[in-house]
Amino acid sequence: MSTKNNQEYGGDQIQILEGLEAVRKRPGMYIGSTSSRGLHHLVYEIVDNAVDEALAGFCKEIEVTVNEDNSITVIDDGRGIPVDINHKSGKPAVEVVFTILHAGGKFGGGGYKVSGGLHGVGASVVNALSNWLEVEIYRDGHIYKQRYERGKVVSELSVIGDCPADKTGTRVDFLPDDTIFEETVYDYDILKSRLRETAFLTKGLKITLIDKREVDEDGNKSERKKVFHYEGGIKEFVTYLNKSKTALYEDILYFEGTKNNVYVEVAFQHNDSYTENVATFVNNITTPEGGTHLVGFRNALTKTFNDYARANKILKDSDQNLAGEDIREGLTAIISIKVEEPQFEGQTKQKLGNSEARGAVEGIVTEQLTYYLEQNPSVAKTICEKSILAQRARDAARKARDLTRRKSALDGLALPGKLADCSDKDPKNCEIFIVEGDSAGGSAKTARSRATQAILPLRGKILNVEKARLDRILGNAEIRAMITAFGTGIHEDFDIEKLRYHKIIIMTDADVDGAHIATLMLTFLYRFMPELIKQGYVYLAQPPLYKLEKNKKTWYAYSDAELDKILSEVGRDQNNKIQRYKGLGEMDAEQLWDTTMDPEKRILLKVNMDDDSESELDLTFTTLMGDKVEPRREFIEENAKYVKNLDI
Ligand code: 28G
Repeated sequence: MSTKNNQEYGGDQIQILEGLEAVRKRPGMYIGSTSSRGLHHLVYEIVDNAVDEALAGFCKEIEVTVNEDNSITVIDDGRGIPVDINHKSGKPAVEVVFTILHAGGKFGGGGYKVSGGLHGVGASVVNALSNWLEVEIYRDGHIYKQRYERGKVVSELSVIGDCPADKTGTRVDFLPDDTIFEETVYDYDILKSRLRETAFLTKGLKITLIDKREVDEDGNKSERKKVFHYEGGIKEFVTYLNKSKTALYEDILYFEGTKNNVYVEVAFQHNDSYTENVATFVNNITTPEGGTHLVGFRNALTKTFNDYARANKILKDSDQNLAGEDIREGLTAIISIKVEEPQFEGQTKQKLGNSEARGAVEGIVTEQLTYYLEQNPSVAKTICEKSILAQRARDAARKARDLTRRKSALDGLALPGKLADCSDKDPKNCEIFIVEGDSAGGSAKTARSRATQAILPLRGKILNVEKARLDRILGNAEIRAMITAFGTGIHEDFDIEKLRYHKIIIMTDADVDGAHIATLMLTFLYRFMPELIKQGYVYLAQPPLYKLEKNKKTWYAYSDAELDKILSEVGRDQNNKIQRYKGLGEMDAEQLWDTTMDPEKRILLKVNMDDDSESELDLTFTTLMGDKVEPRREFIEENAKYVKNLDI
């Protein structure tokens, strides 16, 4: 802290310092965490202020740059943060924005941050948690600048030059404080998907992401750049989410309006899959647990389609109603609303509580959807017919499920015959290997440590759950074996307390087919037991690619690079014996134990899932699993280069 500044502080300023000092002391209260997540949060806080300026109608473009030193630059072309003296504090408004902690932290009790109207909230938090931060403002033909270090003013706001009178905007540069954050390296892909989402939610706004850290194969600097700009807003969001699927009709249905002081936007389209993919937002903030806006949307959908189906004799009076879940089969939807004072509820504050939002969404969707269906009878018929099919399938599935339940009631746990279970009954100590193929399954059964390791061999490729309805999925023997072995049940029956193993380890060949089988398996887990992934119980085994023998010693290599490294250590001699494993089946039990199963030596990859971006994760799965080949290839090509760990 500079002594000079310190002497100048009056009473107000000391209070301000205490405010920002509180942020540095308990950063988690203000940005959730100091992990990679919190680090990225800093960018969103600054960008949100620029987005507010866009929502106010004054900003058309935002540019976000990750610089070589992992500092961040955000530039907008809004009005520029005001620089005039704020009479209460005697300081320039911009200084107030960056040094005074505004009402309530996002994660603390009391007030919650509202994007869409409340400029500047969060800027002081970012400032407090940055090594340094500089703000530059273009306004009235001048360029103003101020610098802060760890939240404290180090230079007064001053004019550093002139600009054309019609150029306006704000630029913020900051370097996150490495004494606060455990992780200080920005992840391009995380920023990319969040900024893409923000652009979808703010139609017309152009957001550019630039990464200056990239170095190409020859070690030369090569910038990565991506522009997100959607005139269609959430309509284009739905198109994007359905990109790898087959839509049931061409239109994206889009409804918009204001009611009860709530601005509502809804877009949706059905595809031929069987899963519902609805993402909801309030003031551009995702609400993964839904809430009143989602309830309003569902009510409107159920009521409107039932009314339509009955009025048009698609449903006879004697028929049952269409159930909401049947109408939502294969539905991709975005619900985005703006309210003045959002109330977030639930343990994680991710559920909207405002009651006026339910009526607003329900009213606007009912009214506009009714009109749409009257105007577009063929779309209406397609959706109604799909719902009726879904209903029949659901009845069949219920019967199949009742059957599995009754079975398990009859013969105790009814564990699958192919399962070689472990003897320890404490789930904390137990792990289950899901093994590709009966022959590898056999080796694994011999190799395992019987007390704590269970083996479940699966035959061939497992069913792609993206392409089948529930009745067929539950009829599949491999899938049923997994469900009964894990013990948790699925969907609404899921109970984590009943999990029989705290490590579920997917063990497949180290080749393309093996990777595909692992993906199918993960897709199943993600759709039926997402909590297993979210709570970190799912792992991928890493079998070696090569075995090298020399002078009666053995090395295993898990990648080409590793083989290369071992070879350069032991020497590249003629008599080196190198075996390339084509599959797990080529290893005997002892080798399998040594390389892949022994808890003391093996490598496991933990499968992660960030619940911030569930709609994104969904895309990852459907792109890889869906019917369309082209987007799948694109996806793999685009991402293969950047895969660092197994965060999916
Ligand atoms: C580039 C990175 C992040 C921003 C504005 C524009 C205004 C503003 C921001 O006002 C509201 C706070 C307390 C008085 C508003 C400009 C009205 C007229 C603005 C940003 C003003 C703050 N002219 N652009 N804040 N109050 N962009 N980009 O942060 O005192 S923040």
